[in-house]
Amino acid sequence: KSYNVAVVGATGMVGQKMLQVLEEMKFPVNNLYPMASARSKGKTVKFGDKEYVVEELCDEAFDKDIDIALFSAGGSTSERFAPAAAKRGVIVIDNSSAWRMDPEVPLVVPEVNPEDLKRHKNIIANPNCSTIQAMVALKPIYDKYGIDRIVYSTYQAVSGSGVKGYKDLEEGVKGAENQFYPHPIAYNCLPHIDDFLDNGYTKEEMKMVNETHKIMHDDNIRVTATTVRVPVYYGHSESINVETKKPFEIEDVKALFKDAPGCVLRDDPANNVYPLAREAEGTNDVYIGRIRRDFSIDNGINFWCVADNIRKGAAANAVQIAFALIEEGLI
Ligand code: A2P
Ligand code: 11C
Repeated sequence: KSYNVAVVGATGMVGQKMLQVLEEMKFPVNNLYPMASARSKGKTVKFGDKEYVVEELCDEAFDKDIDIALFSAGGSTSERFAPAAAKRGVIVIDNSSAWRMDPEVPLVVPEVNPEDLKRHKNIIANPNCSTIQAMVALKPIYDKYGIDRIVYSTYQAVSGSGVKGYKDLEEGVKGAENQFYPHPIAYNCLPHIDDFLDNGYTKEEMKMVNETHKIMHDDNIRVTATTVRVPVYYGHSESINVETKKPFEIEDVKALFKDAPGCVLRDDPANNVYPLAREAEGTNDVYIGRIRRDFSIDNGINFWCVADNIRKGAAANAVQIAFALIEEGLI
């Protein structure tokens, strides 16, 4: 069986990657409907060996026989148009933050909580990029040892901000002034991703806290985060400190990652082997290494975790959700 698929935001950075990943993973696409804003009317996008004309997003666009719509056109677009699509029987997989914390909407990383898909009401949310990779890495630890507390420190690529962030780095290294970030990103680190909230954290930091609770179904995990933008084009890196409930042998933790779905172990420091953004770029895996005991507490683990933020952090996870719907017989 094959499916009619809409990609909303098909001209954007993530939308383009969604098209590429659908093709790479051989998703069974029957008809493809790329959609974007009025600005893109008449433009074409490539899928397989064909060019497709982009249509303007509107409610009526979903009157067609569409099975799945992958949305990546920003939060306000999803808020406005996802319900219109869902009402018409389209299953929306939304990459924005608009629906993630809605109790009616499953927030899914297929390696971690595919069972949540069963209660979908035609809108499914794709988590934030920095959360997705952390969940893939932490799930096997959670299942075997339990988790009391997590400290996230992130080193996030400029592509997470879309084309504007990418350009700020590209032009910045040539000496241009920052146009998008509040400070130069070239040769710099900015401890500031998304807006600041009244509690002193950024929205990105609170997304990591709240989404971890929702995906793990466990509000008792104590979670804190510091998120930092670094001058890297693709690939978010994260230092993750985790305190488990049960004791562990560090060699067993390493072995756990070796077999965990979606994880690639890169942990041979004697030979300078550890996860790198430049290795993760262009792949759909989560790389894990620098695994070591945190000697400052009883049951602590430190590790380094890297993934391509546009792929596993966005487009690939969304397409994997679509595959999971087929596997679970939910579409
Ligand atoms: P467009 O190219 O027509 O502006 P990025 O995050 O890389 O900037 O991409 C955002 C994507 O979301 C683009 O495909 C963009 O289309 C699309 N988009 C933005 N606003 C809207 C909107 N109001 N309606 C439909 N698509 C939108
Ligand atoms: C970043 N995590 O790297 C952001 C981008 O909620 O989907 C994704 C924002 C989101 O800047």
